[in-house]
Amino acid sequence: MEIQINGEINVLPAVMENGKLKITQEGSNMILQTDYNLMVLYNAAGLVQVTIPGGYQNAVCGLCGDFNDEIDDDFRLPSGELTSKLEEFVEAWREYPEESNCVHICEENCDECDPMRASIFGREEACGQIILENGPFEACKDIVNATEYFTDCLIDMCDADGQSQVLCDSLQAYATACQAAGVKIKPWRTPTLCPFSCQQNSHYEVCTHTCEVSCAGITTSESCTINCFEGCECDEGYMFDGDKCVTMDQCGCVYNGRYMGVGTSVLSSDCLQSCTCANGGVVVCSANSCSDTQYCDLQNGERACYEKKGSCTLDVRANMMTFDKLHGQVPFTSIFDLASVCDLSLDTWFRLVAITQSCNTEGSFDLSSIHAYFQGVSIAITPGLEAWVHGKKVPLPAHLSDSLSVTIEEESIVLKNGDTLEVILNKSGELTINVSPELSGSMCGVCGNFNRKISDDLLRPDGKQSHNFHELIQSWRSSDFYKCSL
Ligand SMILES: [Ca+2]
Ligand SMILES: [Ca+2]
Repeated sequence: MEIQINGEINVLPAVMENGKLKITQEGSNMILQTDYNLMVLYNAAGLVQVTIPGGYQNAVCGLCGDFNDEIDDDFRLPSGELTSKLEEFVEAWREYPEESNCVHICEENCDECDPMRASIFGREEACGQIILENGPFEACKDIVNATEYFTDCLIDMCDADGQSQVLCDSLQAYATACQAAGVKIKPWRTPTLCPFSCQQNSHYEVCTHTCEVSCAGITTSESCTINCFEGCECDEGYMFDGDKCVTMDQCGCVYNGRYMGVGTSVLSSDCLQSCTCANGGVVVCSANSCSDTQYCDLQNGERACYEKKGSCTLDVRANMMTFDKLHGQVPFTSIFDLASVCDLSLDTWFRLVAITQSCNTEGSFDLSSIHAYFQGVSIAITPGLEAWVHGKKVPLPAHLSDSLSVTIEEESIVLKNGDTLEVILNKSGELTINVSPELSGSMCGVCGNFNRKISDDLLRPDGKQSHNFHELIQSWRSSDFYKCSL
């Protein structure tokens, strides 16, 4: 479980604005509460529960509806119009579609399940648990609508062809909803039905109060809800430090309402001060600064001194890292656009094409060559420390213009274009591409757009998100070199 506050990753619990806003971990859930009784519960099983006070009657919009006590007008679009189609309703409220990693699992007839399959998934070893007489959730059925959760469970199981994880998520969703409503449920997990694994020094309990017995809870226990939730409870003598169960003397510090484990540090927003949690809850602060080639920034949840230039790398084991630090594996045989300036008209435009080819029968990875194109010049370089310009092999070093050069430095061939681009390819086939900070956000290719965000690094040329790195590389294959996918 991870939370970000103003974009920065934090450990739970977090208390902000003099206690007006609190986020705690309770069992396997994260709970956000405000002093005006807004509560959001979220857990790894994908359950989100939003509770709002009565003052919001008729004053809200979104997927949860308008809260006007009328069920018939809840599929309202952002435009104010009503729809009867669930897909249209959900799609219309989608936020950040370009950053979303979601895929459509179900395209049509999503809420149908043929009766044969429904009867199988409805058995008491599966979704039937929810409505089972004298079952673990018996006490809850009149408080949280069991039939609704049972039906949802059947539909989800049908869509997922009976995957056990989907069953467990459905049962956990009901269990959590019951517990959030203050109902005491009986243990429902068994070694064969949705076993729950816990970290070292902790064990599963159906009713835990993890929030109070956490290291940070010592000082913030009044932030916890009164309910208990299922989840992992630290063994006797241990406390939860937001990440693992530790003995009490290993508990960290609470600094500016934020919990820090022993040995961890936080940087001030200008990176000029670094505060570290030492033993005994003592926070030690000292001056800090970024070097000339670095700048202070918050990236992917972490505040740090970051290099101004962008670096994309490919190592001898086919591991690639994009400018924004997404890691992935390159296929052993392929030709793809590694990095290019998206705007073809710029003077600084370039395009780098990578050719990988397996040279032996074991199928090991080999980077054959990099083809580099600039306005008016094309260059090929290989790990054999050889270079071709406009298709002609040239002796090295080669100075092609005021800014463009190919040189040998130690065991590497280095292609440089002013301050914009530096391509370093060494004898063993390791590749580093450095680009200037000015190109941030204007890059195309597998190395990503260099906008300092990892979340959109799987973007294909058509602007859609790939499902994985392999698909990303396929989408950027260099179609001027070959037609079919290799
Ligand atoms: Ca309504
Ligand atoms: Ca990016």
